[in-house]
Amino acid sequence: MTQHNKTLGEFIINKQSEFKYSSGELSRLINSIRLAGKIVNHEVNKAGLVDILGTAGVENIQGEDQQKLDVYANEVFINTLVNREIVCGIASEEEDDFISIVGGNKKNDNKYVVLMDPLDGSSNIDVNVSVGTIFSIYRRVTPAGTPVTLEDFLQPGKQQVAAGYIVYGTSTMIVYSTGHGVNGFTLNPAIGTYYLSHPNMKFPEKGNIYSVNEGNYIHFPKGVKKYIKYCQEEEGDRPYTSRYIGSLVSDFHRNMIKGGIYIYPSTSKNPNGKLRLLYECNPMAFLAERAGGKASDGFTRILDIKPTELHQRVSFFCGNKEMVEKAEKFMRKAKKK
Ligand code: P6P
Repeated sequence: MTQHNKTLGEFIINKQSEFKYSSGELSRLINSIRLAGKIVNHEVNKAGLVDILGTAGVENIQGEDQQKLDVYANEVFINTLVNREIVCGIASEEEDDFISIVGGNKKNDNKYVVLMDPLDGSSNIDVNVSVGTIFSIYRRVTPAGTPVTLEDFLQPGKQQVAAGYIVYGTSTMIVYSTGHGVNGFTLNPAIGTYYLSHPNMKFPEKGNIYSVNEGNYIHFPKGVKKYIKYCQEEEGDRPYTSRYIGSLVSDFHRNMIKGGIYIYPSTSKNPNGKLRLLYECNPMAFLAERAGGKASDGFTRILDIKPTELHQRVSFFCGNKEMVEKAEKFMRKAKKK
């Protein structure tokens, strides 16, 4: 009998025993994300063929033009999660406020909330560059059966029970962790099944890729400028290679496989950085740490930051532990001056 790679469904069932809360609720939640990812993938892959490109004519809270696929992906994930009644609340980059799925005549004792960036990197859609979905899962902290509150969403990243991303690239992959290692599954679009293709993903010991938008160089903090110059010096395994796709999920995914650091620091344009703590940095930091890497704002561990707002931004340094620690050293040195 030919041995095939484990499917995502088989993997979830086998790993069920690892979930602290083995009610199966988290499994059903991951399964619903799996389904929504397939639906979005179908549209992303044919974006060039149908009139779904271009902006939907509305702006999101970020003040960015909402690409039609942004709006579509947001609706697909929300509808899939709501229809399966497996969460009590949802927060999204595309929604000004969180969505409570409790109350009214339907009893909802579900214990998980999901925060997501339904289609990150959407500015790349029109130029056929890969984009991604990022998700973060917490247990609610307010009483079951009551409407969720902002408190359920403003939890530090170290409280996450699971996090992951879907990258719609040359192939579509879902990469996630429930706290026990990071595993990657590749979609076979012909049959709509994800197969375990990247078991137990880890950052390589060494990395030599740095990912930063050097177009913002003059606006960077001094420590970042010093670190970039360090990467470019001829010494040992340097100069490093610069790779920047402009899609966090893709840059992170490549750096986790090949070894590298992603930096989006504060700039004069974005004094708190550009990336969102709750549904971009926390989930990626959760994965990075479980893959042997590190994530900080240049000084503080991302997962320790106590959020104060749903859409708050942070500076983000994430990747190989050794590379992040080197960058943090330049940041601390520059701060002392
Ligand atoms: P810039 C995409 O909009 C995003 O949030 C990340 O996916 C990406 O890494 C970053 O912003 C790109 O930002 O300013 O370099 O275009």
